[in-house]
Amino acid sequence: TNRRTSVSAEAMNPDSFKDNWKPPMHQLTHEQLQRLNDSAVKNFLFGQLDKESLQIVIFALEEKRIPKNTEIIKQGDQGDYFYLVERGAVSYYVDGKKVNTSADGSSFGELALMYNSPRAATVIADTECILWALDRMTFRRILLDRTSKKRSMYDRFLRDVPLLKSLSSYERSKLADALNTESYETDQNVVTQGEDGENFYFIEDGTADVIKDGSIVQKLTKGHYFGELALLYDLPRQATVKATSPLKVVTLGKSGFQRLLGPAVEVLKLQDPTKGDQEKAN
Ligand code: PCG
Repeated sequence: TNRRTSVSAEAMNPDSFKDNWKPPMHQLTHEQLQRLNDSAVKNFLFGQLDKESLQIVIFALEEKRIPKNTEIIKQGDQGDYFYLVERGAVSYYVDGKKVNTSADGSSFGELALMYNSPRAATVIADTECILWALDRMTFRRILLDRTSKKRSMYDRFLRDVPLLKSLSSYERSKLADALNTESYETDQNVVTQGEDGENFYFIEDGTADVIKDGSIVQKLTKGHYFGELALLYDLPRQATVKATSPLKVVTLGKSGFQRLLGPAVEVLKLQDPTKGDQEKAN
């Protein structure tokens, strides 16, 4: 099939279609809606969109079943769709060289839609895939702003986190997509020893104490992280982390942690969980 689409007026003036733009409305079956709700793409959709935007995006999605070895995107083509991976594995190639792989819960094809640039990579299905495709206009209208803002907001911070040194700049962008910021007041607990853990945290600003069985075992500051033990080893929180000044933390949920911190997770596992030491931020 010919994936090239014509360059529309919207490329030159992204707002020109706003007033009479109508998102596609597909008939999704109850079973499809259920699957979206249960699957790995759930975090992408439900984690970042308000109710109204979520409705628009969900009904604009089109399910695509892709056989193994299909070329889904060809480097150099014009961008037509953004894709969410419900199930399956894909590989990314730049100039014929494999640069990345991703699987359930990941997404791809956003760059050409964000920057009106040719496809930066070729994407091939390594297994049979269930994908959800979102058209270019709905992507630009609903997701462009928040994606660009998040990427630029977190990029500077992520570049300075020692734990993330091994990530490429593209991997940092994908990580930024999955992050959120939370604020805590002095003396508030961010995590509490013995409770179940759902998030991993980086300190963006402020200081905190790690308290185990009532004693302070570590002092944390900007660029330090915590909360990994519960996610790595499926344990209850092994310590309490309490803000000792107004604290801003960047959070990453469990599924994003497993999907996006692959190389960093190896580093985390090498560290002795009982000591809790980590690289100093600066
Ligand atoms: P796009 O629209 O350029 O189409 C190809 C997609 O491959 C690209 O968007 C990204 O979503 C995805 N991709 C995955 N890994 C990489 C990478 O390392 N570099 C680039 N440029 N794109 C990647």
